[in-house]
Amino acid sequence: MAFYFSEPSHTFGEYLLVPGYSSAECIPDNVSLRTPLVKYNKKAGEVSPISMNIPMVSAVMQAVSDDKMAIALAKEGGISFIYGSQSIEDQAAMIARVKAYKAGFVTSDSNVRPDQTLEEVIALSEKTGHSTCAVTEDGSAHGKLVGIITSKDFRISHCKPGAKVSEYMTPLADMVTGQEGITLSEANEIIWDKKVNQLPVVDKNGNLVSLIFRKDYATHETHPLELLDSQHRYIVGAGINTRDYMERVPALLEAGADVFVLDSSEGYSYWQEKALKDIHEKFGKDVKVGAGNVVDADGFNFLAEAGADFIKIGIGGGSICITREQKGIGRGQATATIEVAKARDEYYKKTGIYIPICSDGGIVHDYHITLALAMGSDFVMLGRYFARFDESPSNKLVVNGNYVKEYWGEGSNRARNWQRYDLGGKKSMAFEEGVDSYVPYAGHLHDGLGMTLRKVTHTMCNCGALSIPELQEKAKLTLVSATTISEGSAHDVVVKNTNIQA
Ligand code: RVP
Repeated sequence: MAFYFSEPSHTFGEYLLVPGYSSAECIPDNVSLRTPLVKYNKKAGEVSPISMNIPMVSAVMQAVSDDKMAIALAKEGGISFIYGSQSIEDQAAMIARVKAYKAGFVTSDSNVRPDQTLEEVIALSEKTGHSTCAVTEDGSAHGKLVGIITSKDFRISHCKPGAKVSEYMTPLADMVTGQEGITLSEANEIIWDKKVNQLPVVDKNGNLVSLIFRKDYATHETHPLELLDSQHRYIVGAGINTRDYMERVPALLEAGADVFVLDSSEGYSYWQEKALKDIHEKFGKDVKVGAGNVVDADGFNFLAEAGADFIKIGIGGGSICITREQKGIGRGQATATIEVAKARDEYYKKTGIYIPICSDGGIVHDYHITLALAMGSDFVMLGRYFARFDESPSNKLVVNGNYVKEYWGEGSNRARNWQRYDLGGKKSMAFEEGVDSYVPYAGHLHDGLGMTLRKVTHTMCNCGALSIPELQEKAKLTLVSATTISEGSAHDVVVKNTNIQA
């Protein structure tokens, strides 16, 4: 006989938090949102090999996570999982671009030889958009440094045609340089002491390694939570599938990917178990692979045993997702999160291993993030939320007089990503499980995310929590009736300002 869950499943919108005691120390500035990304032996006192500074990752979707989003989100302390519904080469190139970005250390893309002309400098600057060119003996990015030339060094109308770079550049002898291995803070000290706008970093043979710009250090200072690896490069994740992982994983590792996730609407499967085991066997346990999605304890335990480094929760709750309508599978996101969190805690008690869990999809209001964390999620994955910002890969359009961005599901015809939904077998003549849509444009990620996180930290303080584990321990959650929900919005008044962002 079929199994029936005794309770109906619920969504985030059906829950509220009841405040707990908030002490004088409980102020948003004191709240830490640091959270583990991958499993670790908590009982033995270990820490997670990868943690994030904010509990948010961007969805494995064409309309959400490319290299630009990955850099922008890592600057804020989170991680993007770059979409896998593209060729291995294209995905690896995106990963490589994130890793090359290297907070503050820029590989120069505007390089000239001393014997080139000023006209060539201008043409190069127009092409790259950068007004500073490194002058190297052979004109390459890592050639022997001989000088720097910027657009401020010459007025082309006052120079004779064909004038050479060597006549106008600042020669090496008059420049300040940093030695390879210098830290960003040390470089910044030199930039300020010597009143220069950029500092070339050279190796012991005088070859150019990178450039550090004064303006980039300012960016670094405005992003105190940025997420960097041991070599000061941004941390980045990648979505993979259960078919070509033996080729995709090594290529993405080579490009510098820090963590993977098996991207599927249904994770409780032979294919995910096989992929996890094969990857860990072939490439080693240090290769971190999340898996999912699941919506109950059985699914969690299965993936935990298979070796998942973190586990994603959610079927059919995504804003663009029509899986529930098409296939009749899924579960309310709140109920799924609560049950999986309980299974995670039991697994930890039994084994000492803490496996982070991620509530994926269905975050509509900012407060849903706090609810998901309170219910036991270590971090959340969002698609619609991130698609709205300048940094997402999709087009910005004007529709009915409003700015919008395009947002489409990975299971939509547009994404043509049927492999993700066919349980690992051969490509099926699949039906659509996602829609193509517009979402309201929301400006720069930094501004929008800042506001969202302020709401999260304020609510945590209302619950008396200064960290995510403390929130999970102290939170008091209540199911609410439909009338309680309508009582919670403005009611019985005519609202003047309808621009409040929830
Ligand atoms: P949302 O944040 O509500 O937009 O949901 C994003 C999530 O929806 C993704 O992380 C993924 O799990 C799921 N998704 C992506 N594409 C589709 C689909 O086409 N059905 N669903």
